[in-house]
Amino acid sequence: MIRTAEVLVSSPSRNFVTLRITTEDGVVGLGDATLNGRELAVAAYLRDHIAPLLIGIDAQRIEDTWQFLYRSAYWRRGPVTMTAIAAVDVALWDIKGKLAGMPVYQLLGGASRDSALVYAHASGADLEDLGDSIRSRLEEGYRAIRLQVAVPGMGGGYGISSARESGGRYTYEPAKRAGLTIEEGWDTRRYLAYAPKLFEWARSTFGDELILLHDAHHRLTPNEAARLGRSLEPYDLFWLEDVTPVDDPEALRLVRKHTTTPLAIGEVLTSVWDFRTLIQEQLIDYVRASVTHAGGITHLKRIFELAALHQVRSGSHGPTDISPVGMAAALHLDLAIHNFGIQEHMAHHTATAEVFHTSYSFDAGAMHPGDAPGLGVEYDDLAAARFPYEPAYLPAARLRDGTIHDW
Ligand code: CS2
Ligand code: MG
Repeated sequence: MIRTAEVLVSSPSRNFVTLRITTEDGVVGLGDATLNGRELAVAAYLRDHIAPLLIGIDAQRIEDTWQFLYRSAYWRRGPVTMTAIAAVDVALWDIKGKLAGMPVYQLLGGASRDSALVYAHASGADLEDLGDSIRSRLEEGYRAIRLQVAVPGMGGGYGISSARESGGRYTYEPAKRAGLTIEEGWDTRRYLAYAPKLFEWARSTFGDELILLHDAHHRLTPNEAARLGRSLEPYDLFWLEDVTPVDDPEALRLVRKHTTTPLAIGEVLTSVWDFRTLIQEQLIDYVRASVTHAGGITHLKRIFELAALHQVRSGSHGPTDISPVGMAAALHLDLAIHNFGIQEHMAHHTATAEVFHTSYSFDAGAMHPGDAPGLGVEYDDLAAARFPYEPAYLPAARLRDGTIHDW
């Protein structure tokens, strides 16, 4: 039986919301409830509306609790609701693993592979800077890298962190600690002209073996996306991500007709119903959703199983705004499912590791969730107290004439 459900908000280099469920017998489960830039909305949803419903219920009933929270809310889907439900679901899987004395991946059917291939981020203010960033990732052992670079004449672009600007670190963190949204510029024409040059340079500098990915971050129309996909075909991308805004899944029909560059979509989608058209019509190659935002292990597994029927593979979202609890949950699922594709890995800041003690490991470009019972993550309250919440927002993009654009 569940005795307490606590909502923990901390900010060890960035904001995280964590749900901690404790049973009458003192077994503790953790769930990630972090929704970047809207953290406190999920914290309130959990604290004010979900936590009181959990007290006294059987912590072993994961599927029933998921269905109860989803159906009894009446108001369905959406990132706030699905992140809150995910946190409960993941905490209950953690508890079940601890009760069974097994890592969560064993409860999900056991390992389907030795470890999960991950990709890192490399970015730069120009190609020289990007080259240094790629070399540092290769030295760390990564075999798959997402490339983003500032577009000349545009004053930046999506996903750029320059070592020169950030004091030697190539870590890209989109949420800016500020009370207001920061605005960036965007110019689609310049971007479309530059992207093939970037990948031509990358292939000629780093060879054919390296696995390359790229994120267009929702900024293109279907026709622009089709042109980009076609122009990148010679460079053998593992995937091209989020080419169009996700509000309109049918837009991918046009993109698909014109390019064979593999497409990955869905880090802002939250349910199997959001993915249905994309998967059933085979409009995408990779499902980009996360355990944290798409209803937890229970629901993301459902999405991946639908995807498996249509030869679509997984590519779980794993930026720094997925906490180490969410990352651990993703890795357990990655190891267990059959249609695994790749896992994103943006290494967390050292301050984050002071609060979240993890059991997962990285070796030669792949990760393993570890064999500790449950998820294998512990939350350090004393360390967390040193890092109180600070408002932080994702940026917005504006075109040269001042029009607000998709970010
Ligand atoms: C990105 C993310 O990881 C990715 O592919 O699209 O950095 C995304 O911008 C953030 O997770 C938003 O919270
Ligand atoms: Mg992305």
